[in-house]
Amino acid sequence: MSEKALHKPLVFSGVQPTGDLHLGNYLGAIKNWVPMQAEKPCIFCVVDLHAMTAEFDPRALPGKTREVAAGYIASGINPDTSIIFAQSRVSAHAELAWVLNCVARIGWLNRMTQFKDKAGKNREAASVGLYVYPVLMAADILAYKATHVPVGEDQKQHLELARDIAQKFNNDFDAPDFFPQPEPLILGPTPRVMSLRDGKAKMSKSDPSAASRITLMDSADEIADKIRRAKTDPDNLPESRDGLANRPEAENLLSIFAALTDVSLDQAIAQFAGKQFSAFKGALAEAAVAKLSPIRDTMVRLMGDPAELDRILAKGAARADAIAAPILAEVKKITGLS
Ligand code: AQP
Repeated sequence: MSEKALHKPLVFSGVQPTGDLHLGNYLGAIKNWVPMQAEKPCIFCVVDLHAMTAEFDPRALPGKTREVAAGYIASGINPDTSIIFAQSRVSAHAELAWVLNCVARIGWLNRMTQFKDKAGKNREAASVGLYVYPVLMAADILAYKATHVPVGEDQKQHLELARDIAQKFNNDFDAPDFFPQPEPLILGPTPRVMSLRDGKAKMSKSDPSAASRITLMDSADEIADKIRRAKTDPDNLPESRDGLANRPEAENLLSIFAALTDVSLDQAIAQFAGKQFSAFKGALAEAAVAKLSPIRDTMVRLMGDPAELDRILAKGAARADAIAAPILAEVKKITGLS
């Protein structure tokens, strides 16, 4: 029987509540999730256990978790159909992660480039949690036997690892096809949004410069100001895609414009060919404000009622647990833990 027939289609993805949601999280992930809801059942998690892998403020974590949930809903995720919840509220994630830690090999984890990037030079001082982060991510997906995982470019290696872990579990415990081989879902047109201060660095929540990212909570004035100050080069905008070679800032800003206005990069290039950055930046700011302001307004409204957000998250956690608990029970039986 084919894998597809064995496992019911299910989408799983998540965002860490490590800081303010930004344009990269929106264009590279959340915006692409919205249409998936019409095609497959979806689980969108706020991965707070992952947020603990680097330095974090325990007092700020509950608010950040609510903020990510509000960002999902404001961007078009429907909590009545899709499941939205906080990872820590469903114990199967942590329990399965332990089992999978004992399946994954140290050699596999040693190859993970994100650990090397995030741990930086002082690797010895990084948390063990950061090191085994990809195993927890595998547990997030496999706890639901999810079949499809929309991931950014930076997470592709982790998904490959999740596939290897699933395969090894099935082989080691003689449980053929127990876990599916989760597939990456085709990324949107903007797999990587880069920093406004450096076209070669990813836009990131943890970049110390707030000017490097546009957040979903930025006001119209803040958005326009960050775009005005965004790094550029001295030339006018190119006439064709070839003209973007070695111009990472121009490419990034044009790609952002294309994604915000739902046109192709080529169309965006044609629209601003030969123009000065100053004229283009005005149009970019207008497009960003038009797209993000309604999201911000909804987020502000939702965050004004934390009890309602907690209710949505608790309902989501109960629905998630109902799927994960029987799978975890089977894992325990297969591994001799029950
Ligand atoms: N710059 C980006 N461009 C496109 N997609 C991005 N994603 C993140 N940054 C960009 C995608 O957003 C989803 C959630 O990411 P995450 O919060 O789980 O972790 P991350 O990738 O590490 O995001 P950040 O913003 O860079 O957070 P910090 O600074 O905490 O590490 C993922 O699908 C990711 O690909």
